Parts: sequence; C-alpha cells; structure tokens
Amino acid sequence: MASSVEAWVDEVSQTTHPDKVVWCDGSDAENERLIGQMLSDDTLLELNQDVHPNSYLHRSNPHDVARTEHLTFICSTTREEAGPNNNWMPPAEAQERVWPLFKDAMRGRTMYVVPYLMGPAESPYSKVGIEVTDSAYVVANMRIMTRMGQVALDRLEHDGDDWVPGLHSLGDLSPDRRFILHFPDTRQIWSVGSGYGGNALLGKKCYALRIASVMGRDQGWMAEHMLILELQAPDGDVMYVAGAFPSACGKTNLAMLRSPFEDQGWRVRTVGEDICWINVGPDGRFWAINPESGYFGVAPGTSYHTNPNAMETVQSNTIFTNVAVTDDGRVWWEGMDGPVPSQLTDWLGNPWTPEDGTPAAHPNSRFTTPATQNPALSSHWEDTKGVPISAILFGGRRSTTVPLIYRSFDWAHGVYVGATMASETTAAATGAVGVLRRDPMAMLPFLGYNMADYWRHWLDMGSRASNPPAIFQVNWFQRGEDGKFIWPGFGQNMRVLRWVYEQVRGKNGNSRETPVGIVPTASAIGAEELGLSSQQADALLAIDRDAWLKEVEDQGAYLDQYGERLPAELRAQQRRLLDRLQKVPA
Ligand code: GTP
Ligand code: SPV
Ligand code: MN
Repeated sequence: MASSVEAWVDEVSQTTHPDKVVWCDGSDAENERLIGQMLSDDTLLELNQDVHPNSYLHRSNPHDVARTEHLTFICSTTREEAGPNNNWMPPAEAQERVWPLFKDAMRGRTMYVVPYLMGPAESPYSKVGIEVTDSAYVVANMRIMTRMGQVALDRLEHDGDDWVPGLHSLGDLSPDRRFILHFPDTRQIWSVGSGYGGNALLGKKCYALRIASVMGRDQGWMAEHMLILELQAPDGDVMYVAGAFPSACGKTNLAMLRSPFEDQGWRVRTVGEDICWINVGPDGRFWAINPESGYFGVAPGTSYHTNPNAMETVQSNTIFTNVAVTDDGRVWWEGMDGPVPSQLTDWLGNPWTPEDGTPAAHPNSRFTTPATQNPALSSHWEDTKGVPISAILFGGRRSTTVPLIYRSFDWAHGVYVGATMASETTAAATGAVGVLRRDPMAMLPFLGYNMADYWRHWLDMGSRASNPPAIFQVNWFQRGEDGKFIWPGFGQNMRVLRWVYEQVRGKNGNSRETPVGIVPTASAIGAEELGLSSQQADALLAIDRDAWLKEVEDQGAYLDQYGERLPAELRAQQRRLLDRLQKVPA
C-alpha cells in the first residue's frame, strides 16, 4: 500500500468520521458479505434466484435517478480553463461550500476504501484510482465496472503516487446538497449527495472521462465517450470501429450488435461500450483500450429482438437499478419481449398496471453486468496495447436533417463534424428530454477543460498520427411524418457498418459526394430489402439544402462562444461547408 493512500484515507476519515473503515479487496467473500448486508437493510431486493441467479434489484432515491449536470463542476483555477462548456467553481469556493458537507457525513456509517484499476491489468495505459465511499451499493457496482482490489494495489506498487483520489458520500441525498466536483490541477474528485451511476461510481465519468481528459491533454492521449467494436468481414479481415454517441443514444447497443448477416461472415464483437482511451501507436494508428470491465447499460428498449447479446449478458450476476419487477420476482422494463404484464411493482415499489399510463421502469433504469458474460465479447478486449481504430463514428439523436450516415472528407473536416454535432437530450441526465443541443464528440457533460482546447488537441492528435481513422457521422433516429423512426436500427445497423468497412478499405462504389460529405446509395444500405419506400430512403440519405444552411449557421453561432480560443481550422471548415452548400442550386 502506498503510504500516500493511507495518509489520504486518514485525512478523509478525520473529516467524515465513519464508525468503521473497510479496505476492500474485491474478493467473492467480501462481495457476498456486502450483498447479505444490503439485503438485510433493503438496499438490495432479492430477485427470483432461479431466473436471475446472484442478481438483485436496487431502488434508488426517487430524486436520484440520473446524472445531474447542473450540479457537476470543474474546479480549475480560472473560469477560462473550464470553458463555456462547463459549470465552474473556484477551488476556494469548493472548500468553503462543499467541503463542509463531508464533515461528519459518515458518522454511523461504514467507510469503504475501494482501490480500482481502469484498464486491463498489464496494460501500460491503465490507471489506478481510490474511491472512498459510504455506499455499499457503490462498492458492489465498482466491483463489476472496474478491476477492483488486489490488482489495483499491485499496480500502485509500480505507479507509486500516480493515482486519483475520489471522495464520495451519499450525504442526505438531497439535490440541494449535491455536488460532483473535479479538480483538474490536483486530479481529485469530490462527490456528495448522490448514489447514482455517473455521479457516484467515480471511476466512470468523473475519472475515466473528466479527469482523464485533462491527463490526456497534458500527456498526448485522449479519453473519449466511445464504444469500441470489432467488425469482421466475410474473408476474416478484422477492423476496429469507435463511436461517440451522447448518453442513451446507442453505444451499448451498437457495440453488442448481433449481425443479421452472420451466415455471410459479417460479425460484430464488443471491446467496449461507453469509454475509450486512445494512444497513438508507433505505427501511426490510434490504439484504444476500454478502461472498464462491466456495462452500466440502459434497460428500457433492451430485448431479445433488439439486443439478444445484452439479454444473455444480464442473465446472472447483475445489479438492476430502478427497473420494475413481476410478482414472481422477474425484472421487467418497457420494450422487453412479450406482452406487457397485467400487474407489476414499478420502479418506485408501488403496484402498477398498464392502465396507470406511467412507465413501470424508470426511463434511465440500468443494469450493471460483467463484460465477461457478453457472448459477443472480443477476444482482444483486454489486449494490453489496445486495438487499432480504423473508423470513428459520431452519432446523435436527430429527428431531421442529419442523414443515416456520411463520411467526412478528411481529419480536420471530421473534427469539425464531431465538434458541431448535436443531439436531442435523454433521460440519462435530469432535465428536459428531447431538447436539441450541441454535444461536441458526445463529451459536453464529460470534458474536464475548455472545449476549444480539446478541439485543438483533436486536430493535433490527427497530425501526430500518420494513419488516423476515417471519421463518419451516423443518425439512427430520423423520424418520418408519422413520428416513428424511419430506420429499423439495432441489428440492421450492420448495413451501415458494412458500408463503413468498404469505405475504409477503399471500395468506394455505392456512394455519392454531397456538400456535407460522402453518402451511401439507397441500395448500399439495402433500402429495398428492408421494405423502405423510395421516399423513406430519400429522407434517410438526402441532404436538405435549406435545413443544412440553417444548421451550419447555428453551428457557427455555437463555435462563436469559444471566441479567440477556437482553432482557426474549425472556423475555416464552417466557411467551406457553407460555401459548398451555397453552390447547390436552390
Ligand atoms: P449510455 O449508457 O447512457 O451512455 O447510453 P448508450 O449510448 O450506451 O445507449 P444505449 O445503447 O443504451 O441505447 C439507449 C436507448 O436507445 C435504448 O433505449 C435503446 O433501446 C435505444 N437504441 C439503441 N440503438 C438504437 C437504434 O439503432 N435504433 C433505435 N430506434 N433505438 C436505439
Ligand atoms: C451516461 O450517462 O453517459 C452513462 C450513464 O453512461 S452514467 O454512468 O450515469 O453517466
Ligand atoms: Mn455513457
């Protein structure tokens, strides 16, 4: 044990005053003890153990069901370092306003010290964190989501003082006394007042994205909100694709896609489904690792029809949060296969019938499940040097304007596409759902510094790589006049991946150039086979000049916020896009 860890734990307990301090080793015995304890104090409820072996239900506080972005802050020395993309709190104010919330916060509670490793055990890119928490539920989730215990302590022997402290307390769970703070200069995390997901599992968004993005900027690598998938072509050729989609916009589902063309040899396997750390390799390519070891996935919409691999993964050893439950102890959520049960207990613990008209499972209900249970897990998911990325997909929820897929012309154009992407908000964060907002690289809620500097970093990373990935934008979420999604999505996204593969491998037929980028033909995505009308295929792939003129204007206004810090290259890309669109006859 590094003495720096002991000193910090000591210091924290002198403020939080726990009744007991438990150093977690991540063992089965320890986990069983914690589960037993959580069953007895109702933190966990037992599910039908024949159907869901070693799986449990947790109902969170009803006011604590998603990330709270308005209570999330970057505590850099100056406001400019945090940028217009972040809430900023000066470190002195954090000390004054937030530190007192930790005073005596753990009286009557146990303080767990959780050492964890983000990334594969032997990878040079993996990093250690220590989370101190008074929530046993957080410990049980961290055990699934990270490599916890001895493996992290072993790593600490090598890395010495290079670890990130994360202090977490449930506090009183009131949103009025909830803060999620990140100190980029000292690389520390404080989180109080929430026990939910990205607010409380500090290895995930707080470390692996917000703090790691700052480390990546300083050390020449990238921490991204991306899935990583392995795509296999019929001749056995393998390609790795990364994808940045905002929260609840389809990363887990794409990473776990079961191909409808498996009999022809087109397959997808999962490397990661939420976070990706990228280094430039000696061969000039981007090499990516998945720092996590489990999936914290959105439950609603998951079914044997949409995502059979996920359904098989969550069969056992899974913690379900805020889902509904049947009278015989089976989990249920909206979108699950089969008829809607005539009665359930909803996510709040109340009796529920379909006539109630409310969702039985919370829209942001989740499963926490080990990656190793995924039947489609890539055999390379723990490769110490990572996997080489050939394509990056940027995607969001756009009812209109953005086509199913297009390819950018080059790296700088691709960075522009990522920098200006927008998406309709989802239940993954508290606040209004369905509101269109710019969410650059799907990192708006997850970047630890000024977005303009991040774009500069992206441009630089592309120059450092002699062979950077091709960049695409995707949109599974265009709606027709009936308000329904036009594209079938899920497994059928394989058709889009197939076109991506052909593009990257230089088979450039089946496409046409537009002012926005390179778009597939309707036959390349099998529009006819899917029974789409020519009108629907058109809507999926067309570039509406007037809509795009508005879009580009709005993109420009968004970039303006970053003032002098905005890389000139992005402004130039915006002008060129506008120019190309204006040349199209009205
Ligand atoms: P986070 O874990 O919040 O980062 O979300 P995510 O990006 O991993 O999204 P996820 O794959 O969990 O999907 C979120 C929601 O979108 C779920 O309800 C899915 O069923 C739905 N979804 C995913 N892929 C598709 C798709 O291709 N088409 C449609 N229509 N819905 C999709
Ligand atoms: C997201 O919101 O992007 C998630 C879920 O992956 S949470 O861990 O709660 O941030
Ligand atoms: Mn996510």
